[in-house]
Amino acid sequence: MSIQLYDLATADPKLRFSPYCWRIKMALAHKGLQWEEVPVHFTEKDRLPQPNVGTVPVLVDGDTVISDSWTIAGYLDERYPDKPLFACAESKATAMLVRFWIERTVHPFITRMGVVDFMAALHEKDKPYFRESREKRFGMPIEQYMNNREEAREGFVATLEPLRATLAEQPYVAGSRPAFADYILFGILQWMRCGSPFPALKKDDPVFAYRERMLDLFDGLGRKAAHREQLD
Ligand SMILES: N[C@@H](CCC(=O)N[C@@H](CS)C(=O)NCC(=O)O)C(=O)O
Repeated sequence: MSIQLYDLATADPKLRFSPYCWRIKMALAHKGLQWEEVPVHFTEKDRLPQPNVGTVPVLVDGDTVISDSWTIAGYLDERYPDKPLFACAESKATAMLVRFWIERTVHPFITRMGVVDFMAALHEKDKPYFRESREKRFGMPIEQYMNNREEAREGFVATLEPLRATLAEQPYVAGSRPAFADYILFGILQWMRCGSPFPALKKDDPVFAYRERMLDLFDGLGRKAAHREQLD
């Protein structure tokens, strides 16, 4: 039975930049599973399967419908125990820290570097919803939130310092091989790379080399994706 992944659609049918969906595409590839993508626009939430929580990714595996990328990762390890995304309960617990570091600390820098570009890439019908929901969240116009992307990049580069120190010791966050903690991190790197032409990483940054390694995984799954980043 085939697996379906509900993914975030943009105006360009090939361009997909949702960081949470990228986590799951990498996780499915890690497991060696095949999947079919169902792109859904922000304003088409009624197309999501029940129980509909209003966000993507949603994974449909036969009769099972699972939302939320963290829950999906846990499901995949239970249902398909080969090639685990979390080697043990302790590594899952540690990946939780990576998740919240990314979501709470790193994610806002990405938004401050790229949110106007992310909106520009959306279908016209999604733009008013995106603007309104994000401006409510930021408490200001998105243009103002992104008004100093150079400064946001400095903050982004600085906040990655513990990652650089880790990568000096081991090739992946999870150790010698990539696992879900890496797919969480890759999700935000790919979000920026696919969603904005602004170069977030300099080529001499070890995080750039890490991203290159991640882009090459699974026969270049990430690298083959349509993207917008232009390197300076
Ligand atoms: N905690 C959720 C977050 C998912 C999420 O926020 N997805 C975004 C797309 S990147 C979404 O569907 N947003 C819907 C909206 O903002 O209306 C997860 O890990 O899957």
